Amino acid sequence: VESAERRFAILGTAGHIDHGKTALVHLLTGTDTDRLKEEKARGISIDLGFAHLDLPGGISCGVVDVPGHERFVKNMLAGACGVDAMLLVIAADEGVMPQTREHLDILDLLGVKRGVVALTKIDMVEEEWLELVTESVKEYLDARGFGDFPVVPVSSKTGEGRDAVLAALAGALAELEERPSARAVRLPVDRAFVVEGFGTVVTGTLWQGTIRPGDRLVVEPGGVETRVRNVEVHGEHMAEARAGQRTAVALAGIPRDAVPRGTWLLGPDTLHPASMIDVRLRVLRDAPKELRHRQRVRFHLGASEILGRVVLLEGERIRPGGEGLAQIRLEEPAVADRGDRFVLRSYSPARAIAGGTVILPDAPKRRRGHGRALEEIRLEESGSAEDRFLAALGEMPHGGSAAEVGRHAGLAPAEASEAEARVVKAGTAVRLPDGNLVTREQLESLSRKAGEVLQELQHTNPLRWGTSRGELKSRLGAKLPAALFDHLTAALVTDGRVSQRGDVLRWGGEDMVLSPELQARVDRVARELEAGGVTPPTAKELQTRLGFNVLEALEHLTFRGDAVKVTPELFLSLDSVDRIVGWLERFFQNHRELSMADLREALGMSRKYSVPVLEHLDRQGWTRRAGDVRVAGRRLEGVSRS
Ligand SMILES: Nc1nc2c(ncn2[C@@H]2O[C@H](COP(=O)(O)OP(=O)(O)OP(=O)(O)O)[C@@H](O)[C@H]2O)c(=O)[nH]1
Ligand SMILES: [Mg+2]
Repeated sequence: VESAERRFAILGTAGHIDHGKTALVHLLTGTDTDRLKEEKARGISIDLGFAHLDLPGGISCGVVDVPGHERFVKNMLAGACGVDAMLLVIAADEGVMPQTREHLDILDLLGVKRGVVALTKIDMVEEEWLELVTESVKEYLDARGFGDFPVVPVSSKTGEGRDAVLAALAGALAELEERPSARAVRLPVDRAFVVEGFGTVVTGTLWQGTIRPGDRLVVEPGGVETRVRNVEVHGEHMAEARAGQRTAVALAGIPRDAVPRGTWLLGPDTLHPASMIDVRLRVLRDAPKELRHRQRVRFHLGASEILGRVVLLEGERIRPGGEGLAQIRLEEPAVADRGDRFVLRSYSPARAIAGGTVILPDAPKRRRGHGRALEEIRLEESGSAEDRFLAALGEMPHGGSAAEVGRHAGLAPAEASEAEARVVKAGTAVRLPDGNLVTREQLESLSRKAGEVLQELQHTNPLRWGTSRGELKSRLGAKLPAALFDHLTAALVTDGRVSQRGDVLRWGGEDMVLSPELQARVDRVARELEAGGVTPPTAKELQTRLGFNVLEALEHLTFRGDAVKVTPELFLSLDSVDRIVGWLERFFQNHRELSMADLREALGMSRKYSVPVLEHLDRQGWTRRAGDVRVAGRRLEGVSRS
């Protein structure tokens, strides 16, 4: 049984350059997180550093130490996304500085609500100064909405205040909610390296899910499949890593280049990369400028940074402190999920200016000033899983599988199948035999369109009984899936709007009433066919003889079942076909084989008739070709003498 209270957490440092983040992490954990040669040489942090901290009360912490330098905010962001709490470090001798503000802004945008402020380097300042600086720091925190963070004085040089910092951190991390270990794996990769004997190893905070050796995972973007060879948490081999733990995963059969920082390790078939993301944006109160429509930005999510533009959907600009709905159009796809927090930095100079929440991770292209798009996004933002499921399904012109719909709606697979069951039960969507879904509304609009097509064709071809299924399907769109088309036509026939004969569909009832003029033409053609017996005039001959469009009349007779189309040029009356079949029946009672000559002699047919007629009889199953001759076909089997 999972206890509600989590026993592990991720802590991220924050603060201006040189304020003592790395020194404090060293004091607390014994680990020097500046591991790069260049970091040692320059005395500053450049990239993320990692350490492990056991807090009083038993919480096991992964610590992410970030660089303070203005130029490395990009790296700070890669570590900050996904922390449970911040350790904001402010040097007592300097107080609040630009990256103190920027880092706090970023963590605020990312929704980090827990934290401790360490006032470092107290060994370097006088008591009076310390009081002053403590006051001004508290004022600043209050103004920024973080007034409840404890401010703890500490010296990493003397060690004074160490226990107070640990106690404050334990307090800040108490009663942390469980992260969803039961959901599909999601891990933003912040580091990838090769370990002799293990191959490629990636690290990151496991946002959700559980990773065990042997699991199959996918790297996105890229879609590369891989298998987990080995799992480590805080340097120890584990049978599993759980959501919320800093995790190192050894991956089988994958080069390091395939999993750079910014990629994601995902459960198979869960999230997919997409370039258009609907979001709610919030612009920082002390952003230097307003956010403009189509402004170029850096989009930070997880450990990734992607360039893109902001399409504002509710106005030309968002002023500092304001918010609004927008679409982010990225130059390369991102792997986002509904509800994810992200940060935007201006393109140049690169500075955190805004952030927000993902509403729809894989959105259609939105246009400005489109009321409907806004409505849809608002529904996505607030609607129930069912509403969102239906809205996403409605966006897919030919429907789709529950998994696809769920993905577009930003629902987890379990949520999607639950929503599917509900909408099918409610009748607002229909499940087709191939498993795909369509909304009732889509089905109705397709029915209307099918009706229009059928009526229009009947109107322009008054002698045709109806329209072939193939023609209707191609008129409705070549891409219409067969299962959807079959369901649609079956429903139309069942509710009586359409009649069906063989492969032909007719709008309305079976009976067709012809105008007297057309009826007269049809009768003339029928008489000519009957009079011609088994060697009637061809269509061309009839046309010359009668002087009107005889093909329409011939088709009409065929649809009615009074004539049979042998070739597009040759039609026989039904009586004539019956006569031929009757003759065949009698013939095969006494013969095994039928030659062309037999037919010619018995029925007086020239080659012009016997060849196409025999081919027609083959197709219909009355005869079957056997070398140069015919034998009884499947429909006459049992008639023939053995
Ligand atoms: N006297 C004194 N010096 C300190 C204290 N904390 C840090 N320092 C010194 O301040 C300098 C910078 O400390 P770091 O811990 O590297 O600062 P940082 O915040 O990690 O810097 P970046 O990672 O580059 O942003 C180092 O020379 C430390 O030895 C402290 O509490 N007292
Ligand atoms: Mg540092």
